[in-house]
Amino acid sequence: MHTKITFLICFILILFTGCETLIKPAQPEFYKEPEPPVPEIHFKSIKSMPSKEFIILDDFEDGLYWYAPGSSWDNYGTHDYSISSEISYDWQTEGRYSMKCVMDKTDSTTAVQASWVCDSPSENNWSRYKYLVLDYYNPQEYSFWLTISGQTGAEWKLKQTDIIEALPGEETLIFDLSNFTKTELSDVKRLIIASVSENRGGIIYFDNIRLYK
Ligand SMILES: [Ca+2]
Repeated sequence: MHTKITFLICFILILFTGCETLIKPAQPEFYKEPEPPVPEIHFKSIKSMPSKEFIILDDFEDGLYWYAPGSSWDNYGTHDYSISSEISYDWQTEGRYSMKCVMDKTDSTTAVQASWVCDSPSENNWSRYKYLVLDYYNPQEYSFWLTISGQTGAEWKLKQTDIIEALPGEETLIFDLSNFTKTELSDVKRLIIASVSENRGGIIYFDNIRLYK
């Protein structure tokens, strides 16, 4: 009798254990797909500005005065890898808007760049200023390399700043204008932001472009 009771208890235990195994869902209800890895992004503190005196060239609050030349410049030489420029409220450092710029990927075989161009800078006489400063946001996981160009004077002479790395994340960049002569700075007709060297393409936002003494 005792043996029968023990056997019965064991049988019931096995039955319940087996049932639990059978009715247990493959994944509990609270199971969720793991979040995708978050790219490491550098959010650097704003650098100290060269001086307290500046003017704003464009904060993108009053419309878009820039364009992406893309294939329209093919007649003048190398194809430009810019795709578009548009006003965006995805990101900003001042006001509500910034400029969203899209570029195609470029290779390292030729001297290529992606340009965004403004033919009507709000100030043409830069002779009292030494630096062009801008805020950017690069949402990719890789860097771009940026330079500022100006076409100056009656001959639209092209001058260019040194190249600065735009790391992933957001940052303020300071471009030294000492590559330009005083005369050239006195009549800047066209302003160009360019991504140069090999890059993997993507999006970059700009805001609060200003000139500092
Ligand atoms: Ca703005």
